[in-house]
Amino acid sequence: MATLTIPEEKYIELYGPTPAHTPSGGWDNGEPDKLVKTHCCFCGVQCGIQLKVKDNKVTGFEPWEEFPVNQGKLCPKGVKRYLQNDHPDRLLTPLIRSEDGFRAAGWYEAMHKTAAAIKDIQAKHGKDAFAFLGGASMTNEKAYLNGKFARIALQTANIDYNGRLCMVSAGAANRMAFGVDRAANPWSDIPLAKVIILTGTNLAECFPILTDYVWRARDAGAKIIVIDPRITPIARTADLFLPVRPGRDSALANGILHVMIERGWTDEKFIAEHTHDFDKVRELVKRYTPEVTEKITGVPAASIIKAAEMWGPAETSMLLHARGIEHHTKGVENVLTYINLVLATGRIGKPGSGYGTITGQGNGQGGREHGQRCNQLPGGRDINKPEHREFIADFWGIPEPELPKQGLTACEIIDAIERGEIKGLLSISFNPLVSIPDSNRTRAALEKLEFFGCIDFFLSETARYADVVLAGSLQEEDEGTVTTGEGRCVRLRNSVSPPENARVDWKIICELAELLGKEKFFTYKNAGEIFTELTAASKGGPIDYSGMTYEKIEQNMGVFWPCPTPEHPGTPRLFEGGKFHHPDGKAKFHAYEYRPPAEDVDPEFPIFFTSGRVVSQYLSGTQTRRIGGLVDQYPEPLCEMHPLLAERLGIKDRDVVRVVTRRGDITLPAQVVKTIRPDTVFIPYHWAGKKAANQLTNRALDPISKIPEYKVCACRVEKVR
Ligand SMILES: Nc1nc2c(c(=O)[nH]1)N[C@H]1C(S)=C(S)[C@@H](COP(=O)(O)OP(=O)(O)OC[C@H]3O[C@@H](n4cnc5c(=O)[nH]c(N)nc54)[C@H](O)[C@@H]3O)O[C@H]1N2
Ligand SMILES: Nc1nc2c(c(=O)[nH]1)N[C@H]1C(S)=C(S)[C@@H](COP(=O)(O)OP(=O)(O)OC[C@H]3O[C@@H](n4cnc5c(=O)[nH]c(N)nc54)[C@H](O)[C@@H]3O)O[C@H]1N2
Ligand code: SF4
Ligand SMILES: [Mo]
Repeated sequence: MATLTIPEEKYIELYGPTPAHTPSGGWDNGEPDKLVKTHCCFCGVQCGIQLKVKDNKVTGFEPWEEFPVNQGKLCPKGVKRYLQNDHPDRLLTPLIRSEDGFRAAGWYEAMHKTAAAIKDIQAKHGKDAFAFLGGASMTNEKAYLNGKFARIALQTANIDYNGRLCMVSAGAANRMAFGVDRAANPWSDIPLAKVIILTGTNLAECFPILTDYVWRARDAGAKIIVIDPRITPIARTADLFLPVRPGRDSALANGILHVMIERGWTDEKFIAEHTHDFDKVRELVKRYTPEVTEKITGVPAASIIKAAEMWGPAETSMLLHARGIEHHTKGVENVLTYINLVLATGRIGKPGSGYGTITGQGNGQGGREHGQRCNQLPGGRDINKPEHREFIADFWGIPEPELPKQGLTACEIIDAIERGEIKGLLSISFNPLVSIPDSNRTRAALEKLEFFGCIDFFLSETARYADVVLAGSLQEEDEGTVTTGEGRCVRLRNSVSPPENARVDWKIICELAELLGKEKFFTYKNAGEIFTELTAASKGGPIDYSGMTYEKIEQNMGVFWPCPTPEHPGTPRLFEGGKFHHPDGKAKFHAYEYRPPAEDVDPEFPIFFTSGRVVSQYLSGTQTRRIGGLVDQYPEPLCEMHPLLAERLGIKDRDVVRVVTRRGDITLPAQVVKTIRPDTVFIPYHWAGKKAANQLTNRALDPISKIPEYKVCACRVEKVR
């Protein structure tokens, strides 16, 4: 076993005795009866909320009406979010695996055991044999810290994050088309649009507050087009609904563009002055006549023409999408073909005209900017670019060759554990056993690890496989910033300190760095110091926060990046005047031929399987499955299927059915609804174990973004009873 850097007496001097409560930092932990203006801990809308605090506990909430994005409104998850604080399942102290489960441990033992295992595995198998997985529910400060910790303290190439399951197809496509990865418009542009395309997003259930923006547009006369295999709640009020067959969006977008070109609804001046490669697209889409497109997509030719007629000549327009088009082995291609529809009209970079991917997790935007991805360094820099490596190595004060190279992505890390190449893992804010496809393989991989350390505030299903569980912090127990889905960096204020012997996440990471002998790189006294460092690290990079401070963010109710100087007001709308972020200032069209999903239907597995969300549950469910009111709303997964399919299989509503794919099966009640294509079934994925939708899904990855194909594979449905 490797020797440790800090003797116990020194540790107690530094961090206090364990397991007594350790104060969480240098800030005020709160008076009773205060209201703290902060943000919801769930989705990327990051609604403003005031948390009621009494005796270091969050006891309720008040609306925060001045915060412009939601003006006091909250969705069902937002109004219940306070109930996770002081939950009986809250981890109150570190846990160490024992013969019969877990035993409570002090920090000294848990941290030293973790550091020793890291040293031991790396000494035996090399630095890259120890991997780190982060997440995008955490603050910008922690995203930055995770990247720095992995590169300097672990010196591993293998760091990635759960946004790899979420935002990476959109991110890659946005960088390819526009040279930057951020929603192009603030959400306040949505109500100004005359036509809105919503594709692959169940907006009303997943971003409920944004529904209000779309309805304001509709009230002002806008036409709404929804593209989804399911008639989702927002689709019920749409002017046009295109029931696309799962995995066919690139063909559909090509087909709509075909009609637009034929009818002359392209902005040739904009195309010539501000873009490249339209000719390749014009040539390609000639083949995508409405009839050909109907055959591939299942969308009637007349509806394809109608969509082009609505979108083509519009005065102003917004195209918004989420994971429905991105969770594919051609996720990047799907996004790029839809971006073609925007660029062809020149309607971008103007009030009421533009485009955006709707970012999923609370800090899905900031979580993908500050260097916790395997291919990225702070400030959105590219780990493969020599000048970017030089800048960050200099900034951190290490020789450039010591900065690890690009490592594996999240699913590839699990694959490498399965192959026995990665032996140790530390994960924070990630529940891969529930969220990564093919969960039976994920479970086998976790069992193979020589050491697994997990930082969470609940014992997630993945944490149950850990050797050491470190009791981290809830959002309200820390402070910092997150960047919302529109690119607005907002301030999270500390409401309460972690209970009993739990600790603030970033302090756990810094302490581990210290035990690994790298304390001089991690001397932060509070989250604010990490923020100051991350803004400086971003200076001059593709994602520039260097003009931001906590005070400026608070005074302005958030600041949009880029914000490169203290005087700069921030940039709510990108690409004004047709200026894109590629070196020559132009945007790029991309010509992609439709190609089928990794697994398509066949006689043995004749039904499309797709997965996603319901309004009252969140992600892997660790948080929302513990909040009574939300559980009551949707207590267990149901298999949505159309009455025609149900009838063919002899199934009635609430009959128990078995859904089988090449990877696994799940038994659950059927929910017979007319709102889904008759060739497709849908199961929400928020549950674990035998109720996990990811027992079925296919871990096939997009070649560019490495996102898995959650949104389409082939299944068979059988009646059980
Ligand atoms: N209530 C709730 N809200 C959330 C979350 C949550 O877990 N619960 N999670 C947050 C996060 S991290 C994310 S990423 C977002 C996700 O937000 P969304 O992407 O809006 O949600 P999903 O349910 O994953 O999928 C969206 C839609 O894609 C459709 N779809 C499936 N296959 C296809 C296809 O091939 N083409 C098209 N066009 N559509 C298809 C599905 O029918 C579904 O209605 O939500 C965020 N908000
Ligand atoms: N079948 C299917 N699977 C999917 C998807 C799908 O549509 N279909 N969607 C994918 C998408 S878009 C996403 S984003 C992923 C999400 O998948 P995950 O990231 O695995 O899901 P989470 O529930 O966010 O897991 C995060 C864990 O972190 C903890 N946590 C949250 N905040 C903090 C924090 O601040 N500090 C610490 N220490 N812990 C924290 C929570 O308790 C939870 O246990 O799932 C993906 N999986
Ligand atoms: S819309 Fe998103 S951020 Fe707003 S209350 Fe609901 S879950 Fe929270
Ligand atoms: Mo996500």
